[in-house]
Amino acid sequence: MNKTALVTGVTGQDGAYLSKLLLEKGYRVHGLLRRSASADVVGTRLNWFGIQQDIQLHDGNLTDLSGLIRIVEEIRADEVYNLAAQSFVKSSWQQPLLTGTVTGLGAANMLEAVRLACPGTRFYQASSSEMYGLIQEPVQSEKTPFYPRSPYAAAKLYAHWMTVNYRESFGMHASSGILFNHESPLRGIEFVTRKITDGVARIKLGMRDRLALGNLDAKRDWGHARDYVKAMWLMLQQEVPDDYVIATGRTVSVRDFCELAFGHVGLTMEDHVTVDERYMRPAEVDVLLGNPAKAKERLGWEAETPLEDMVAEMVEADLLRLKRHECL
Ligand code: NDP
Ligand code: GDR
Repeated sequence: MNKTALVTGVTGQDGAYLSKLLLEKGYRVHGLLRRSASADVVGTRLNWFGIQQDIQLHDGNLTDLSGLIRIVEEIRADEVYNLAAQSFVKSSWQQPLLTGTVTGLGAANMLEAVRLACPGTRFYQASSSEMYGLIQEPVQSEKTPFYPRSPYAAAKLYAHWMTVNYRESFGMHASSGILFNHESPLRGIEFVTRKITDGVARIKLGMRDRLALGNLDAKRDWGHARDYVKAMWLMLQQEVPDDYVIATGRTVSVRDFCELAFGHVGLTMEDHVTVDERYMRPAEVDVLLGNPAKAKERLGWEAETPLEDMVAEMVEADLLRLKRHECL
């Protein structure tokens, strides 16, 4: 019998990559769809892979517990992947309560729906390296203390501990992936990597001359979404649920990322990048660097895509999109 999975956040970057992976593995994939008046953009990321018609979509919202219970009861999935969130850190200072409601309480709603309606279902929570915030150890592992530095990170920390608590209190098969930043051509345009690769493509095509960014010195451990969704799936295949850091073990600055992206098309970032205060944050996470040793040892997981290859893939995808007048 084929397995069944329910993916919240199915229209996001990770939702698209994870759905593709699960379909390739023979799963029946269901997705939670937040209803929007702009229905024509719903399938953009899923259509990138040509898989929208293969996913059964259910209208629902992470803030609506009764709707979630109904959907979980109806599908009775083997695995639930909770990827939905207000995921943009910068916006979380402008919308702290919404972020808490969706990213924090929303995860609790999902856990509660599974506990009440189908407690045997395996549960994955999308935790985040942002929870480390003000860094307590130079390399972060599952044992590093957390110090969230944004409403987003505080909400994710609540969701993370609720997942641990549901595992320990109710014996649920609930695991948290503490994923470091991961990117792809399907990354939202507001995040710095995609903003850079889109900007580089526009400058290369003569559509624009400048790219305004915030803190160029921030450092991140950037991997590829395609690799990271494999780790999510592996976590739910383990007999015993647990929490895992998923990272590459290499950190580079926003400036370094820019240099790679501009360099890919034969341009120099100094000629085009300006620093704009508007993109600075009230509190910054200066540097993140993950230690994925536990994931390697227990899951057999390792990041496969070198940063340089990912940057090249993202710039090429943006060049192609702009030439074809596609929007994403
Ligand atoms: P995206 O921002 O691309 O996707 C977020 C998804 O959540 C979208 O499908 C969005 O729907 C959905 N969503 C938002 N609000 C609600 C709501 N109230 N009810 C139901 N669905 C909702 O995120 P990513 O794919 O990049 O990330 C996936 C998850 O992993 C997120 O939880 C993120 O916080 C977390 N994470 C991401 C990392 C990364 O580097 N990408 C690293 C660590 C954690 P819509 O399309 O309608 O907006
Ligand atoms: P982050 O990703 O906050 O790490 O959260 P983002 O790409 O937004 O920022 C990374 C770093 O780049 C700096 N920066 C800029 N950021 C943006 N967005 N725009 C700019 O112009 C800019 N200039 C510099 C930021 O200050 C920051 O230091 C992502 C999200 O996917 C979260 O959901 C996820 O949990 C974490 O990664 C891990």
